[in-house]
Amino acid sequence: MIQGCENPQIDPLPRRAPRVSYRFADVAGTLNEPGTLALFGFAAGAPASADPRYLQVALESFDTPAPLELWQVDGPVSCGRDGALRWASGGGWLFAAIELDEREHGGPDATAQRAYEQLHRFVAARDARHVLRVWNYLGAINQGDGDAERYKHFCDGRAAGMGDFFAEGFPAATAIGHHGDPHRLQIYLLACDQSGTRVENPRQVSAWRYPRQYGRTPPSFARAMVLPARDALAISGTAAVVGHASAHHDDLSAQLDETLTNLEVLLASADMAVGFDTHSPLKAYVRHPSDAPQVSDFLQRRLPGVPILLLHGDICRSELLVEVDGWRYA
Ligand code: 3EB
Repeated sequence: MIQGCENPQIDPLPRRAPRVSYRFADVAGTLNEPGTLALFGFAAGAPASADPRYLQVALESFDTPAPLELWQVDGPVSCGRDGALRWASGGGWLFAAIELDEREHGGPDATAQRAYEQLHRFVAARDARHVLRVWNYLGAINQGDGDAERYKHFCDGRAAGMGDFFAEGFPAATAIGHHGDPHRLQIYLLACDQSGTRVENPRQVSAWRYPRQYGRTPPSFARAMVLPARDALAISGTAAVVGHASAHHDDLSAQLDETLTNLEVLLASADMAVGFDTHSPLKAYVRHPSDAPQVSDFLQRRLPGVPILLLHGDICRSELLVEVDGWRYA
């Protein structure tokens, strides 16, 4: 072998983060734009499309009409279906989504297990196998008392189904209760061919270390994920949890303040500048529709100009009234 002729090992350029935005536009036209990796409509009023990149999220928006959520990447996008799963990939990124009916799989635990097994099998065979962010929407999330609560069963099934899916660390995630068909489990994810950097919140116990009182199987998510080029932070569902405890039971205004403090501390832990901005979209999940105006007023006052989608969703602890997730671009 001739010395010195090997290809030098050059690190690949980091992948630019997908651009996530809310838009009032038509589904077909937006799907036709170059670089559309995924497109989301919200609940019953959302338009339909058979395109695998389009997902009708089972959460109602408090804004009517609701905007679409658009994910755009660099480069051409291909897409398809694989059993119950649909996917799109382009520019090093992968979107994958699965929707299962619990009646066909036997309860929230078995259904979550199936869903995670199928996502794992599919993603593990792709170049983009680093899962950075996952969204989980299930029906009647707080139904059942104590260990019998459906969210706890979901956590069991998720852990059973993931196997070594997240061996390199848990992704950032959201788990919210929807008010659509109670048997419908929706899970979608964003993966990349490069890994991200996990971020925890120093004010909060890491979710996978929650004590037994919150369930047999602790939730498996990171508080946030810095994307490979360090150009964006994917923020997990963030609520008024301090340490491991829910703060300010049933006090909306205090929970909103605490949630914002958690978000600010999370940005600091990710070495990001303080505050949100007009191109960093957030979602607020609100348990009681009658609270939506107060949540909206608070967020407009404290985060002026930030795009916020207000959705009707139940937080996985019944004493929590509001949760926020989203994106912060650097
Ligand atoms: C919390 O801080 C709120 O089970 O994937 C937030 C984000 C929460 C994700 C999940 C749960 C999950 O514990 C709950």
